[in-house]
Amino acid sequence: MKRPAAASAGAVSKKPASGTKTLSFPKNFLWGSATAAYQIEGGAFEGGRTACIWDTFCAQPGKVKNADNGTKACDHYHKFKEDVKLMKSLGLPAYRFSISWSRLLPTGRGDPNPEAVKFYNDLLDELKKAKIKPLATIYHWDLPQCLEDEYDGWLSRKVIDDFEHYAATCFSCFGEKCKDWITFNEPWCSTVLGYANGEMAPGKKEKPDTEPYLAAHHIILSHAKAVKRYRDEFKEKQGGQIGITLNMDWRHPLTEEENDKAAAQRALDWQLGWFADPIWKGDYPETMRKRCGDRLPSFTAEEKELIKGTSEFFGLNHYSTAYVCAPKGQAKTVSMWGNVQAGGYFDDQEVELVDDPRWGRSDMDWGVVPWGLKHMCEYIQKEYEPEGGILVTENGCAVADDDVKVAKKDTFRVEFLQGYIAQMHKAIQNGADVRAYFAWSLMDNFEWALGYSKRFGIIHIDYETQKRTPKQSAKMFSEVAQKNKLTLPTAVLNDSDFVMIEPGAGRATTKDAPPGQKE
Ligand code: PNW
Repeated sequence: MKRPAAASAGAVSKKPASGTKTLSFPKNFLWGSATAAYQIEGGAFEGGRTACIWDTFCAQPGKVKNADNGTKACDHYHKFKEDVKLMKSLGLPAYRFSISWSRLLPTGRGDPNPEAVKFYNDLLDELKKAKIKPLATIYHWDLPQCLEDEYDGWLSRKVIDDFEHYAATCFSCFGEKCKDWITFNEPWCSTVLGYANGEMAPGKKEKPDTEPYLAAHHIILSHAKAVKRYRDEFKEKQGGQIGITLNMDWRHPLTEEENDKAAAQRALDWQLGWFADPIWKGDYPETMRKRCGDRLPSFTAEEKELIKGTSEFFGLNHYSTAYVCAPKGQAKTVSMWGNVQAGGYFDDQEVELVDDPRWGRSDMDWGVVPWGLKHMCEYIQKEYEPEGGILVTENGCAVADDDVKVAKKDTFRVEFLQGYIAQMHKAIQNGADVRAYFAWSLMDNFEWALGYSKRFGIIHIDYETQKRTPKQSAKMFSEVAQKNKLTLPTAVLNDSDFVMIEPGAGRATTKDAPPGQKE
């Protein structure tokens, strides 16, 4: 089935509008771009770095598109100075990057590798010279392979002490220069894609009924121990803050019927609440505890105390939205990469996802639904009231802009960012305490199992020559960051509000597209 070509990132508005609108952001709102070590650094076996689970995963036939891997990536390991210069020339005030565990601690534990200490300190020094505020993610999916070999990584409780030691090493080596710490990036991806559908390292899918829950349990405990360590030994002296980043696409009930509303809530519980509830409220969501029984590990009273209150801000990565209904019979969900997934974790949730056929679609085939970000921020505000506010630590889209000429006019991404930023602005006006927005990503990079086939950057990378070229979206975003204001076409603003499926309008499906727009 062919999808209608999207003329713009947002969906079609009823009344074409002319002119522009300007939206101002709160004083001190933080703008920046984000990356992750495995996706950009390269230098995979240089400077003392040892293998991580992604090196191993990439080497297995059929796991990654075109058998790509992160061995060279954007060669940021050698080109970081040029990359910081580019950020500076774009006037981007902040930069979120991640530290490679197997670079800093090549045996997974013990003393830090001096070459890695130098590399990240050099990067932090460059950022300081450029007056760019650094935010460091401690774990963005690249567990040292030796720990996977030794005790099955996140499946073992042993990982908790090793992660705590790794995090403490980061604080002591870099905490004078970096004041903002994110313990984990998207633990949902590490656990569900790593242990339930096997699309990500370590690529396990044999026990989707228990292993994702076990891995998540150890990640939450690792996070809490690392935060305690930061607070006990570093926070006061270094004057920084620490928290976690979770990924959640908005889940909207397809109808006002109770069973659809409950299904939408389950979808939020099984992804966001799974991690956010223990951290903000002290335990897993009740829906999960009831349905999973013993398959969901439980926290002792002491552990609950340790975990609660361990995120000083709410890091949110957000990309898309879906309607949710209660499935009739066993629901088959489709993974982000289009694979049908069922069993264990996927059955436990009992949700069916429905997209509106009139949504624009990115090159990942993810629906472009700017208003979802507004709902998402408002939900987090209401549910968790994060003390240090919400930081949107990733948002962006893939565009098929391999050709640098196309990249220089990436209108689709420009409109995507405008629409999402406009809806984030609405959330702020409605009382959501959103304090930062990071575009994913600073540059095109290794998009995990999809290799180099998907481009998320606001800077284009020519992988043959490693030439960097800012896209039109980089220029647009740079202007937003510098003025702390978004000026966008009224038509794009109107489109960002587009809502098709009216609550209560019945069980709409993808076949309900209006005439002329059917697939
Ligand atoms: C995030 N999903 O991954 C990661 O933090 C980035 O490293 C990645 O490049 C970026 O988003 C784009 O994919 C996600 O299934 C992986 O909804 C999966 C999902 C969302 C984000």
